[in-house]
Amino acid sequence: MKNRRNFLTRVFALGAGLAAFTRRSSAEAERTSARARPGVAPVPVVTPDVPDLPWRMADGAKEFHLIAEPVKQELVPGRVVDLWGYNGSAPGPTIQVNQGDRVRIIVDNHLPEPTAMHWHGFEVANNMDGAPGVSQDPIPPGGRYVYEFTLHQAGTFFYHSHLAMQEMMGMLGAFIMHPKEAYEPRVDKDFAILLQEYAILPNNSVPNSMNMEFNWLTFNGKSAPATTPLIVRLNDRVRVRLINLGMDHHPVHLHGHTFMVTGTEAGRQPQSTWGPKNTVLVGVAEAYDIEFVANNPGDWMIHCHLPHHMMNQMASMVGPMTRGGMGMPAGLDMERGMGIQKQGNATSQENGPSLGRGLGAGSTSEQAVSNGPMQGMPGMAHAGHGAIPTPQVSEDANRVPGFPQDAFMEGSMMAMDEMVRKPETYGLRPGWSGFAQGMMTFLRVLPPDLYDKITELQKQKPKPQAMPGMEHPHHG
Ligand SMILES: [Cu+2]
Repeated sequence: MKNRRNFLTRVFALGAGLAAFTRRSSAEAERTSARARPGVAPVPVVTPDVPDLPWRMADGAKEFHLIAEPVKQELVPGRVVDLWGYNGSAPGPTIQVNQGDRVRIIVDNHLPEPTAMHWHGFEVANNMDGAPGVSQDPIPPGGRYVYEFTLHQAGTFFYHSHLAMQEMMGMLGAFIMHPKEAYEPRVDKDFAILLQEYAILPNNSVPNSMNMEFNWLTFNGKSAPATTPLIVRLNDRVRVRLINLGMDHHPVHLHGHTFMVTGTEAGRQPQSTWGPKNTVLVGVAEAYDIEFVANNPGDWMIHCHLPHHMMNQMASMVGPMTRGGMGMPAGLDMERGMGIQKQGNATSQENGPSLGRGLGAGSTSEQAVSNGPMQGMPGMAHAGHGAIPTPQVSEDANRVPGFPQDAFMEGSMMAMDEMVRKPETYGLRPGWSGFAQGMMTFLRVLPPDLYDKITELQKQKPKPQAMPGMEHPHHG
């Protein structure tokens, strides 16, 4: 709960009550702010797996410091990729301010090429809009641009590089503008989830930002099962802010509950427009706030409902690759992997499986290969489990047209519960992680004892390292 603590520390930092405040639990502070004190600040937003950006007061403004830079990021255990982001994170750290704040954001460019920061939907002066070549000169490598504005809006906003391919490398972040007083009905928990997608070819660590077939789909920079579940108390009122900036639209679905869409990327919607839903299509460059009472106990999936967005690292020809004696080479050198073809197009027979998910001719050659006995695939046996587990399939499986579908891609033999264990996964059903991939996390609606147990485990969690570039010691 570092995010929440940082936020509250900032809120109280300039007051005399800091020492007293830090002795109270953040959960207690949150309950107090949400329920007992009318007309006070809303609860802070928690962005699972993404830090909050600290600030300091300087010359009458809340001053933030964002550093655009290359980032090494682990999407799931063992899959470290080269993204571009801010302050060591993609998506970048979440910025939280209050309506009416004077805000200054220093943007340093540590990338090898120019960039510019756009404040999506902000009603600010034109020279603060961050449109490169139009409202400002691009920020050169090693350069800096200082953005400053007074914010009169409230809602779920975001920031992003306005260089299109840089967006597809990860360069965006949430920008929450809290209203002066919490909206009614007030929420007990408030979460943000940023939706992103990458096309990362076999044997590559760098996303192909030109590819339109995505094989890594993330919530807050993690693919399930590495996403951190949302932990709530039974009967909490919950807000989740869904932010999408990529190439695809994502129908995000919540199990077991009915929610209302209460806001968009432009702010709060009037209550008269709310209607019941359990899936919201979050289009590109949109944000939706959903709210509901978590009145149904249990562990509930929340996920993008596009089937391919519930998978990790899809590649064509997986079937043949799993068959003994019929292995397929996959992955090319970087030049061809990035789309510079020496022969054929990306989905032609020559390149078929090497360039990721295949279509057309690539699929045809996959169909031509008959299924043989399953030999097991390297990497499917997970640490500590010993022998390669066998999926449950019927004896005549290979005679059934269409087999296999999920038999070797989902299931308890894919589980990595231990590798992704954290306080928020405590008490999940054993083997759960074999069924969680892509844009997926859980809403865990917990009875008081289990909620308190997880809160206790969170307090024991070692404090994450300070973000690079955060030089202010009192925010460290
Ligand atoms: Cu999706």
